[in-house]
Amino acid sequence: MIKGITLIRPVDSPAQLEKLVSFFSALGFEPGKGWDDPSGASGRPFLAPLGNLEFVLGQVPHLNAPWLVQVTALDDVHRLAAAWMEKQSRTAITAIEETHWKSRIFTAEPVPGFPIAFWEWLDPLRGKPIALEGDLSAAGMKFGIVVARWNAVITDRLLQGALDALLRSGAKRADIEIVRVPGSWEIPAAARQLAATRRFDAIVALGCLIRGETAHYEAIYNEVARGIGQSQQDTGIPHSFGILTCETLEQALDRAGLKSGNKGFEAAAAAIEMVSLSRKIDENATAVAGTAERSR
Ligand code: DLZ
Repeated sequence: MIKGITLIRPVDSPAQLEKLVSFFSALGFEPGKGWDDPSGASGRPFLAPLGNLEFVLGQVPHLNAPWLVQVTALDDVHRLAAAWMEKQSRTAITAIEETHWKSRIFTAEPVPGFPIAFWEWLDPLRGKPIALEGDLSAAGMKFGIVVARWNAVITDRLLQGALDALLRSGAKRADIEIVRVPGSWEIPAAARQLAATRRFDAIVALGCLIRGETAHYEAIYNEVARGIGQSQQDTGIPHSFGILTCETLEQALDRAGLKSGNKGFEAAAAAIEMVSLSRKIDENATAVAGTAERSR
């Protein structure tokens, strides 16, 4: 399945790379997980919620720049870009102008040879994403993981999966705190205590209940699910649910990385997405309030 699009643009020097990273960061782009390989090559990705490749026959939307970045507050982006350019003593930024396709646009060239066009629809409701969605960059996020020791042969794999998801998505190891509890029953209390410290953006709960081996399976499961949900509601901090509920050990192994994915990985990815989504909901609310204020 198609998942995303990456446009790669080689740069000539570390100074150029640093300038471009600085410019994109100043505009609020979300950094992805960068990489540096032993050959000396490095990559610094920036993420956008939506992307597409477009082939155009006839009049192209904009000739001045190969990259078009769609934004929702063009005047603010122009102000930020102009301020960055001025600091760098660069003048290669155009005024905002109307296009032939019912939008407004400007071009900035933060580094010579790297012109980038920023645009928005004249009608702010046109082209709006249908839904707000979180993305999967965990850079700068802090996580608490609560993992049950009961069925450790499974929960250790869930923990590996969760760490894999967080680190691969850009979280730093120092920003992940792992707490071990005796069994799944103890997860909600520890999750709640971690969340209450407000040191974490999200909590990931990992455990494994096996029906065939667990007396009062339903009672334990219900209470664990209820407790984690309640901690999430009461603290307002996303808690993801990485508790396997299986009939047999074999089934649990399959869902801990053997055949059917890794529930720990999935829970960590859900936690990242919810932190990102929660930030976007807040940003959107601020933007909507700003638009309402301006149109008054
Ligand atoms: C007691 C128990 C049982 C029978 N089964 C499980 C299980 O399958 N998975 C799990 O995470 N924990 C189990 N436990 C332990 C309880 O969760 C709890 O740690 C103990 O009852 C002590 O409070």
